[in-house]
Amino acid sequence: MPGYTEARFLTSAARPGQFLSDAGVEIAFAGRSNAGKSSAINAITGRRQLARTSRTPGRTQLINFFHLAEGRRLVDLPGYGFAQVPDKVRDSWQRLMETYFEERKSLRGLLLAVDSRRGLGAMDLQMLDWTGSLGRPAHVLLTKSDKLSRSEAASVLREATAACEGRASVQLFSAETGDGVVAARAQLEALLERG
Ligand SMILES: Nc1nc2c(ncn2[C@@H]2O[C@H](COP(=O)(O)OP(=O)(O)OP(=O)(O)O)[C@@H](O)[C@H]2O)c(=O)[nH]1
Ligand SMILES: [Mg+2]
Repeated sequence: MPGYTEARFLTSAARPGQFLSDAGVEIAFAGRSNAGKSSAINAITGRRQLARTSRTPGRTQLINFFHLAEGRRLVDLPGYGFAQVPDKVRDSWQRLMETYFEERKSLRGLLLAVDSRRGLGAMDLQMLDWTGSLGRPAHVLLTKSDKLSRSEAASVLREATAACEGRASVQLFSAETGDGVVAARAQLEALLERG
């Protein structure tokens, strides 16, 4: 499966002053910590080691920018919903994310990673409502689908599609088996092409 052969890491930002210049177009990957954002980036680009993955939730506290192709980027956002973070870290996360979503002109849309075994939670729905209200469309990846049986996967997809009605499109996805990778690339391309 060919991917994005030019894909490469560009830079990390711990605060808005470190964001890359706001030119071109980019798509951000968001979701709970440990939902599989970084693994999804690697599977979609076809570059196994591009984004750092980790068993320890809440590892990515920075906004990571990746070059995808000329004028196009992917952005790996820090995960939310990780309980064991000090208030100070959570506040700085919130400020960083608010500034990013509210000010980033090159942001075309969102890929939201949701662990298929958990389904959509309140924070995921909040995220979809928030970015939707800022005019950014979203597509949900129900990740780690390899951990579900066929019938479980079908029912998770049905429930998530209903929960996302009017907010986002939804699909099953596995970075492990490649399930849904081609469909996710098509969604990514469609979001990048948008205005
Ligand atoms: N079985 C299976 N495991 C997966 C899949 N995708 C991710 N994982 C595992 O889930 C864990 C978290 O994956 P990451 O991609 O690091 O998740 P993340 O959302 O980037 O996590 P943070 O950056 O910490 O918020 C790792 O142990 C991955 O190996 C998948 O499709 N199938
Ligand atoms: Mg990550």
